[in-house]
Amino acid sequence: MNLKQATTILAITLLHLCPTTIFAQAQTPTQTILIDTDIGDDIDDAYALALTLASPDIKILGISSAWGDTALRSRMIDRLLCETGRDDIPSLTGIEKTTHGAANFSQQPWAAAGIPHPHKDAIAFLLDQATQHPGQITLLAIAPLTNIGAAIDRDPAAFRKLKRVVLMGGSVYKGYSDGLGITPPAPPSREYNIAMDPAAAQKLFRSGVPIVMLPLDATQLKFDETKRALLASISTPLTDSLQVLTAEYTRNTHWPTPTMFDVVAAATLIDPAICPTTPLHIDIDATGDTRPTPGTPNANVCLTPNEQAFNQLLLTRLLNQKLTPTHTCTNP
Ligand SMILES: [Ca+2]
Repeated sequence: MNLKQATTILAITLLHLCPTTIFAQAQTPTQTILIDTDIGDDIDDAYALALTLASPDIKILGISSAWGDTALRSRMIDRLLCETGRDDIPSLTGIEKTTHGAANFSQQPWAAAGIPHPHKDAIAFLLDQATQHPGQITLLAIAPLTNIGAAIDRDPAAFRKLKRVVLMGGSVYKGYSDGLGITPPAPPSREYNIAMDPAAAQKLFRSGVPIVMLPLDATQLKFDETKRALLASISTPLTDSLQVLTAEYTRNTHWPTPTMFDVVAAATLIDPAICPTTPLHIDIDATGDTRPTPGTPNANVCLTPNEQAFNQLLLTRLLNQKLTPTHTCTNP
Protein backbone atom coordinates (compact mmCIF):
# COMPACT_ATOMS: atom_id res chain seq x y z
CA MET A 1 0.00 0.00 0.00
CA ASN A 2 1.47 3.35 -0.96
CA LEU A 3 1.01 6.63 0.85
CA LYS A 4 -1.73 7.80 -1.49
CA GLN A 5 -3.76 4.64 -0.98
CA ALA A 6 -3.33 4.83 2.78
CA THR A 7 -4.43 8.48 2.77
CA THR A 8 -7.47 7.63 0.71
CA ILE A 9 -8.54 4.81 3.03
CA LEU A 10 -8.06 6.99 6.09
CA ALA A 11 -10.12 9.74 4.49
CA ILE A 12 -12.89 7.29 3.56
CA THR A 13 -13.04 6.01 7.12
CA LEU A 14 -13.17 9.50 8.62
CA LEU A 15 -15.78 10.75 6.18
CA HIS A 16 -18.04 7.72 6.66
CA LEU A 17 -17.71 7.40 10.42
CA CYS A 18 -17.45 11.02 11.46
CA PRO A 19 -19.87 13.24 9.54
CA THR A 20 -19.02 16.84 10.29
CA THR A 21 -20.97 18.74 12.85
CA ILE A 22 -22.24 20.84 9.96
CA PHE A 23 -24.02 17.80 8.55
CA ALA A 24 -25.08 16.32 11.88
CA GLN A 25 -26.66 19.50 13.15
CA ALA A 26 -28.24 20.65 9.94
CA GLN A 27 -31.40 18.62 9.60
CA THR A 28 -33.77 21.60 9.40
CA PRO A 29 -33.62 23.95 6.40
CA THR A 30 -32.11 27.29 7.33
CA GLN A 31 -31.91 28.75 3.82
CA THR A 32 -34.40 29.00 0.98
CA ILE A 33 -32.92 29.02 -2.50
CA LEU A 34 -33.55 29.03 -6.23
CA ILE A 35 -30.97 27.64 -8.66
CA ASP A 36 -30.38 28.83 -12.24
CA THR A 37 -28.08 26.38 -14.02
CA ASP A 38 -26.69 25.44 -17.44
CA ILE A 39 -26.22 21.84 -16.34
CA GLY A 40 -25.02 19.41 -19.01
CA ASP A 41 -22.08 21.22 -20.64
CA ASP A 42 -19.34 21.41 -18.04
CA ILE A 43 -19.64 18.92 -15.20
CA ASP A 44 -19.57 21.29 -12.22
CA ASP A 45 -23.29 22.12 -12.31
CA ALA A 46 -24.13 18.46 -11.66
CA TYR A 47 -21.91 18.45 -8.57
CA ALA A 48 -23.35 21.78 -7.41
CA LEU A 49 -26.90 20.42 -7.66
CA ALA A 50 -25.82 17.19 -5.99
CA LEU A 51 -24.36 19.12 -3.06
CA THR A 52 -27.52 21.17 -2.56
CA LEU A 53 -29.75 18.09 -2.88
CA ALA A 54 -27.58 16.33 -0.27
CA SER A 55 -27.90 19.27 2.14
CA PRO A 56 -30.81 19.07 4.60
CA ASP A 57 -30.14 22.67 5.66
CA ILE A 58 -31.14 23.92 2.20
CA LYS A 59 -34.74 24.24 0.99
CA ILE A 60 -34.78 24.35 -2.82
CA LEU A 61 -37.87 26.18 -4.13
CA GLY A 62 -37.07 25.49 -7.78
CA ILE A 63 -34.35 24.80 -10.33
CA SER A 64 -34.35 26.57 -13.71
CA SER A 65 -32.42 25.74 -16.85
CA ALA A 66 -30.37 28.48 -18.51
CA TRP A 67 -28.64 29.08 -21.83
CA GLY A 68 -28.46 26.89 -24.90
CA ASP A 69 -30.65 23.78 -25.04
CA THR A 70 -32.72 24.65 -21.98
CA ALA A 71 -35.32 21.95 -22.78
CA LEU A 72 -32.72 19.17 -22.58
CA ARG A 73 -31.18 20.77 -19.50
CA SER A 74 -34.60 20.67 -17.80
CA ARG A 75 -34.92 17.01 -18.75
CA MET A 76 -31.54 16.42 -17.11
CA ILE A 77 -32.58 18.33 -13.98
CA ASP A 78 -35.76 16.24 -13.84
CA ARG A 79 -33.77 13.03 -14.00
CA LEU A 80 -31.42 14.17 -11.24
CA LEU A 81 -34.39 15.12 -9.08
CA CYS A 82 -35.99 11.75 -9.81
CA GLU A 83 -32.83 9.77 -9.03
CA THR A 84 -32.68 11.47 -5.63
CA GLY A 85 -36.40 11.18 -4.86
CA ARG A 86 -36.78 14.98 -4.99
CA ASP A 87 -39.42 15.22 -7.72
CA ASP A 88 -41.27 17.56 -5.39
CA ILE A 89 -38.88 20.37 -6.39
CA PRO A 90 -40.28 22.41 -9.33
CA SER A 91 -38.20 22.30 -12.53
CA LEU A 92 -38.45 25.31 -14.84
CA THR A 93 -37.20 26.03 -18.35
CA GLY A 94 -35.40 29.25 -19.16
CA ILE A 95 -34.55 31.18 -22.30
CA GLU A 96 -32.88 29.20 -25.08
CA LYS A 97 -30.06 31.45 -26.24
CA THR A 98 -26.53 31.09 -27.54
CA THR A 99 -24.05 33.56 -28.97
CA HIS A 100 -22.01 31.47 -31.37
CA GLY A 101 -23.19 27.96 -32.07
CA ALA A 102 -24.41 25.36 -29.64
CA ALA A 103 -22.46 24.69 -26.47
CA ASN A 104 -20.94 21.23 -25.96
CA PHE A 105 -23.67 19.28 -24.13
CA SER A 106 -21.18 16.71 -22.85
CA GLN A 107 -23.69 14.79 -20.72
CA GLN A 108 -26.35 14.47 -23.45
CA PRO A 109 -26.79 10.65 -23.24
CA TRP A 110 -27.65 10.63 -19.52
CA ALA A 111 -29.88 13.68 -19.91
CA ALA A 112 -31.75 12.37 -22.96
CA ALA A 113 -32.49 9.05 -21.24
CA GLY A 114 -34.69 10.87 -18.76
CA ILE A 115 -38.46 10.99 -19.04
CA PRO A 116 -39.76 14.22 -20.62
CA HIS A 117 -42.10 16.41 -18.58
CA PRO A 118 -43.79 19.76 -19.30
CA HIS A 119 -42.15 22.78 -17.72
CA LYS A 120 -43.30 26.24 -16.78
CA ASP A 121 -41.45 29.47 -17.53
CA ALA A 122 -38.36 30.08 -15.40
CA ILE A 123 -38.65 33.89 -15.42
CA ALA A 124 -42.27 34.00 -14.23
CA PHE A 125 -41.50 31.43 -11.54
CA LEU A 126 -38.48 33.35 -10.23
CA LEU A 127 -40.43 36.60 -9.98
CA ASP A 128 -43.43 34.89 -8.42
CA GLN A 129 -41.32 33.16 -5.76
CA ALA A 130 -39.44 36.40 -4.95
CA THR A 131 -42.78 38.13 -4.48
CA GLN A 132 -44.20 35.33 -2.32
CA HIS A 133 -41.10 35.17 -0.08
CA PRO A 134 -39.78 38.75 0.08
CA GLY A 135 -36.28 39.09 1.53
CA GLN A 136 -35.94 35.35 2.06
CA ILE A 137 -34.63 33.77 -1.15
CA THR A 138 -31.01 33.30 -2.17
CA LEU A 139 -30.61 32.81 -5.93
CA LEU A 140 -27.69 30.53 -6.81
CA ALA A 141 -26.65 31.76 -10.28
CA ILE A 142 -24.32 29.26 -11.97
CA ALA A 143 -24.93 29.94 -15.68
CA PRO A 144 -24.83 32.77 -18.20
CA LEU A 145 -27.16 35.40 -16.75
CA THR A 146 -29.77 35.63 -19.54
CA ASN A 147 -32.71 34.42 -17.42
CA ILE A 148 -31.75 36.82 -14.65
CA GLY A 149 -31.41 39.78 -17.01
CA ALA A 150 -34.85 38.96 -18.43
CA ALA A 151 -36.36 38.78 -14.95
CA ILE A 152 -34.92 42.22 -14.12
CA ASP A 153 -36.30 43.63 -17.38
CA ARG A 154 -39.75 42.15 -16.73
CA ASP A 155 -40.19 43.23 -13.10
CA PRO A 156 -37.23 44.92 -11.38
CA ALA A 157 -39.21 45.57 -8.19
CA ALA A 158 -40.11 41.89 -7.82
CA PHE A 159 -36.50 40.90 -8.54
CA ARG A 160 -35.31 43.23 -5.75
CA LYS A 161 -37.31 41.13 -3.28
CA LEU A 162 -34.58 38.48 -3.49
CA LYS A 163 -32.44 38.33 -0.35
CA ARG A 164 -29.21 37.94 -2.36
CA VAL A 165 -27.60 36.36 -5.39
CA VAL A 166 -24.67 33.97 -4.97
CA LEU A 167 -22.95 34.09 -8.35
CA MET A 168 -20.23 32.00 -9.93
CA GLY A 169 -18.83 34.49 -12.36
CA GLY A 170 -16.14 36.95 -13.31
CA SER A 171 -12.39 37.21 -13.04
CA VAL A 172 -10.86 39.84 -10.75
CA TYR A 173 -7.10 39.27 -10.46
CA LYS A 174 -6.75 35.72 -11.81
CA GLY A 175 -7.90 34.14 -15.07
CA TYR A 176 -8.37 30.56 -16.20
CA SER A 177 -5.59 28.18 -15.20
CA ASP A 178 -4.78 24.85 -16.79
CA GLY A 179 -7.13 21.97 -16.07
CA LEU A 180 -4.70 20.33 -13.70
CA GLY A 181 -4.05 23.03 -11.12
CA ILE A 182 -0.32 22.95 -11.90
CA THR A 183 0.51 26.18 -13.71
CA PRO A 184 -0.23 29.51 -12.03
CA PRO A 185 -3.47 31.19 -13.07
CA ALA A 186 -3.23 33.54 -16.02
CA PRO A 187 -3.98 37.25 -15.74
CA PRO A 188 -7.70 38.14 -15.55
CA SER A 189 -9.69 36.72 -18.43
CA ARG A 190 -13.28 36.94 -19.62
CA GLU A 191 -15.19 34.42 -17.55
CA TYR A 192 -17.82 32.38 -19.38
CA ASN A 193 -20.95 33.11 -17.31
CA ILE A 194 -20.39 36.86 -17.60
CA ALA A 195 -18.97 36.95 -21.13
CA MET A 196 -21.86 35.04 -22.75
CA ASP A 197 -24.29 37.83 -21.78
CA PRO A 198 -22.48 40.90 -20.41
CA ALA A 199 -25.60 43.09 -20.68
CA ALA A 200 -27.49 40.73 -18.36
CA ALA A 201 -24.58 40.75 -15.92
CA GLN A 202 -24.57 44.56 -15.92
CA LYS A 203 -28.29 44.53 -15.09
CA LEU A 204 -27.69 42.18 -12.16
CA PHE A 205 -24.90 44.33 -10.72
CA ARG A 206 -27.15 47.41 -11.00
CA SER A 207 -30.23 45.66 -9.62
CA GLY A 208 -29.73 46.57 -5.97
CA VAL A 209 -29.83 42.94 -4.82
CA PRO A 210 -26.80 42.01 -2.64
CA ILE A 211 -24.31 39.89 -4.58
CA VAL A 212 -21.84 37.30 -3.33
CA MET A 213 -19.42 36.83 -6.23
CA LEU A 214 -17.26 33.74 -6.70
CA PRO A 215 -14.89 34.57 -9.58
CA LEU A 216 -12.22 32.45 -11.25
CA ASP A 217 -9.84 33.62 -8.52
CA ALA A 218 -11.69 31.44 -5.99
CA THR A 219 -13.34 28.62 -7.90
CA GLN A 220 -10.73 26.63 -9.81
CA LEU A 221 -10.53 23.81 -7.26
CA LYS A 222 -9.91 20.37 -8.75
CA PHE A 223 -11.89 17.17 -8.16
CA ASP A 224 -8.78 15.08 -8.53
CA GLU A 225 -8.14 11.34 -8.67
CA THR A 226 -8.13 10.89 -4.89
CA LYS A 227 -11.49 12.61 -4.49
CA ARG A 228 -12.97 10.67 -7.41
CA ALA A 229 -11.81 7.49 -5.66
CA LEU A 230 -13.63 8.60 -2.51
CA LEU A 231 -16.80 9.21 -4.50
CA ALA A 232 -16.47 5.72 -5.98
CA SER A 233 -16.19 4.18 -2.51
CA ILE A 234 -19.97 4.03 -2.17
CA SER A 235 -22.87 3.37 -4.51
CA THR A 236 -26.02 5.43 -4.17
CA PRO A 237 -28.28 6.69 -6.97
CA LEU A 238 -26.71 10.14 -6.58
CA THR A 239 -23.06 9.07 -6.51
CA ASP A 240 -23.67 6.56 -9.31
CA SER A 241 -25.22 9.35 -11.37
CA LEU A 242 -22.24 11.63 -10.75
CA GLN A 243 -19.85 8.88 -11.81
CA VAL A 244 -21.66 8.29 -15.09
CA LEU A 245 -21.96 12.02 -15.74
CA THR A 246 -18.26 12.53 -15.01
CA ALA A 247 -17.40 9.68 -17.38
CA GLU A 248 -19.55 11.21 -20.13
CA TYR A 249 -17.94 14.59 -19.53
CA THR A 250 -14.45 13.07 -19.69
CA ARG A 251 -15.22 11.04 -22.82
CA ASN A 252 -16.59 14.13 -24.53
CA THR A 253 -13.95 16.64 -23.44
CA HIS A 254 -10.93 14.34 -22.96
CA TRP A 255 -10.53 16.09 -19.63
CA PRO A 256 -10.32 13.77 -16.61
CA THR A 257 -10.29 16.25 -13.74
CA PRO A 258 -13.41 18.35 -13.13
CA THR A 259 -12.96 21.94 -11.99
CA MET A 260 -15.43 22.78 -9.24
CA PHE A 261 -16.36 26.35 -10.32
CA ASP A 262 -20.10 26.21 -9.53
CA VAL A 263 -19.64 23.85 -6.60
CA VAL A 264 -17.55 26.44 -4.75
CA ALA A 265 -20.48 28.85 -5.13
CA ALA A 266 -22.96 26.26 -3.81
CA ALA A 267 -20.67 25.38 -0.91
CA THR A 268 -20.19 29.05 0.00
CA LEU A 269 -23.95 29.52 -0.01
CA ILE A 270 -24.16 26.68 2.53
CA ASP A 271 -21.17 27.77 4.65
CA PRO A 272 -19.80 31.30 4.09
CA ALA A 273 -16.55 30.36 5.87
CA ILE A 274 -15.61 28.30 2.80
CA CYS A 275 -14.96 31.47 0.81
CA PRO A 276 -14.57 34.67 2.88
CA THR A 277 -15.49 37.80 0.94
CA THR A 278 -14.20 41.34 0.44
CA PRO A 279 -16.49 44.21 -0.61
CA LEU A 280 -15.43 45.52 -4.02
CA HIS A 281 -16.83 47.70 -6.77
CA ILE A 282 -16.83 45.54 -9.88
CA ASP A 283 -17.16 47.16 -13.28
CA ILE A 284 -18.45 44.97 -16.12
CA ASP A 285 -17.73 46.18 -19.62
CA ALA A 286 -19.54 45.30 -22.84
CA THR A 287 -17.12 42.47 -23.62
CA GLY A 288 -17.53 40.74 -20.26
CA ASP A 289 -14.37 41.89 -18.50
CA THR A 290 -14.93 42.29 -14.76
CA ARG A 291 -12.52 44.72 -13.12
CA PRO A 292 -12.29 46.12 -9.61
CA THR A 293 -12.58 49.90 -9.81
CA PRO A 294 -12.90 52.70 -7.25
CA GLY A 295 -16.44 53.26 -6.06
CA THR A 296 -19.10 52.09 -3.67
CA PRO A 297 -18.86 48.30 -3.38
CA ASN A 298 -21.49 46.45 -5.43
CA ALA A 299 -20.46 42.88 -4.57
CA ASN A 300 -18.91 40.84 -1.80
CA VAL A 301 -16.17 39.00 -3.66
CA CYS A 302 -14.26 35.90 -2.58
CA LEU A 303 -10.68 35.89 -3.83
CA THR A 304 -9.24 32.97 -1.84
CA PRO A 305 -11.22 29.83 -0.90
CA ASN A 306 -10.60 27.53 2.06
CA GLU A 307 -9.94 24.43 -0.04
CA GLN A 308 -9.82 21.99 2.88
CA ALA A 309 -13.17 23.18 4.24
CA PHE A 310 -14.65 22.97 0.74
CA ASN A 311 -13.53 19.40 0.18
CA GLN A 312 -14.70 18.33 3.63
CA LEU A 313 -18.17 19.78 3.10
CA LEU A 314 -18.58 18.41 -0.42
CA LEU A 315 -17.33 14.88 0.23
CA THR A 316 -18.95 14.49 3.63
CA ARG A 317 -22.34 15.39 2.24
CA LEU A 318 -22.05 13.33 -0.95
CA LEU A 319 -20.83 10.27 0.96
CA ASN A 320 -23.37 10.46 3.77
CA GLN A 321 -26.58 11.12 1.82
CA LYS A 322 -29.02 8.27 1.33
CA LEU A 323 -31.26 9.78 -1.34
CA THR A 324 -33.22 7.22 -3.36
CA PRO A 325 -35.73 7.38 -6.21
CA THR A 326 -39.38 6.55 -5.62
CA HIS A 327 -40.04 5.38 -9.18
CA THR A 328 -38.34 4.70 -12.49
CA CYS A 329 -36.37 7.68 -13.81
CA THR A 330 -35.56 6.61 -17.38
CA ASN A 331 -37.47 5.58 -20.46
CA PRO A 332 -37.68 1.79 -20.91
CA1 LIG B 1 -22.67 26.32 -14.85
